[in-house]
Amino acid sequence: MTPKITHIETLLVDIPTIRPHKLSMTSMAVQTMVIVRIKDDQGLEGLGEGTTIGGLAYGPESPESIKTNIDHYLSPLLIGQSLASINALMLRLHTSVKGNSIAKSALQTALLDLQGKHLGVPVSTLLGGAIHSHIPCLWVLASGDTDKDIAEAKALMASGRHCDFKLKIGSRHVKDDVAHVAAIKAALGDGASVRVDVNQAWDEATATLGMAALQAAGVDLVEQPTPAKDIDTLIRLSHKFNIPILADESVADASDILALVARGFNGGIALKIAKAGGPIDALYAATVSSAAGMGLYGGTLLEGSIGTAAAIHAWSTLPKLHWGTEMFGPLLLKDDIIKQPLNYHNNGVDVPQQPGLGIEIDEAKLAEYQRK
Ligand code: MUC
Ligand code: MG
Repeated sequence: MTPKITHIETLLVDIPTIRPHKLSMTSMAVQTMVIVRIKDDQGLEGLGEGTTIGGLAYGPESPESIKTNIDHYLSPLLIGQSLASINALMLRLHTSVKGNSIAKSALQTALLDLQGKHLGVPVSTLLGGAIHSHIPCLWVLASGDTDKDIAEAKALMASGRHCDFKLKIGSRHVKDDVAHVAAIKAALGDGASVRVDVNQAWDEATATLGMAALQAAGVDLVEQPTPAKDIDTLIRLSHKFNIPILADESVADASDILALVARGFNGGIALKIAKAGGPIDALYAATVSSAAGMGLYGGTLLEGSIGTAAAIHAWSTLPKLHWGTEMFGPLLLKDDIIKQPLNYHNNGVDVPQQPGLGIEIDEAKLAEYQRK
């Protein structure tokens, strides 16, 4: 008998970060995750997560809207349905609910976890099969202080946990930001890849100045220097410099990527399960990007362990991640709500091998951090 979905619960979980995490649009001291628990009539449970950055500072879905929209609009479409086809269930959601890609990603993740547990296979197997058992993972330096960032990066390099770094810039004057990045690159040397994420903060003139200086400083990649919707500027900048551009906020799903490359973009693509609407959709986006010759990067919206594990399963099925991944979200948090943390080592993270996501909830920790 095919299992039927009987119950869907959503919980807001707030966990403090290990230090302030400063981006161009906000500074985070706590991360809020929407945890989804889907139960079926055979007694199994699937876990999912929908997470964003800084409430509504990053994008149009907030943790509270993700929870409300799952509870009121999306869950009722799934309750009572058979688990036989996740594609059919997602079509049901898309037919009645526009947008809400983070909420849909959380549900799709929970459905994949549940299906994997029933079939006794990891989510990566449901997605076509893992090619890699360990995927690269960088660390993001965003304390807002140059010396602290250098000390943090050197400690991580010495431990072997990370040797690639992304720096969050864009909130200060471009000259100050460039001086900050150049000092970090000089301190870390050739053994470290240093990239920056401007999170849309620059206009074209500022980006032209900033990218020339970052290129001279030895930075490897510039992520989303200009506003998401200003596609023409992003394309012009991608032709102007040898330093590659990574498109992030400008591209959510496969159709955005198709539109960007059709207009001549020449750079890399940051894939995120939350932007695409789930791991399955993020892999469609990867296929379109690869067909157009774009380099791939496994991105995050700073999910905790559940969302991060879902993305790791997806990225493990890709033959090549040209720019690696940034699946470090759980390490930014002071504590976790799962029993066995993901295993980070050697500039990367292991792909869980157990059925489903390979994650088990720590109920006491969940109760401690659940919003009351
Ligand atoms: C983003 O824009 O890439 C990823 C890492 C991080 O620190 O913030 C995110 C969002
Ligand atoms: Mg980004």
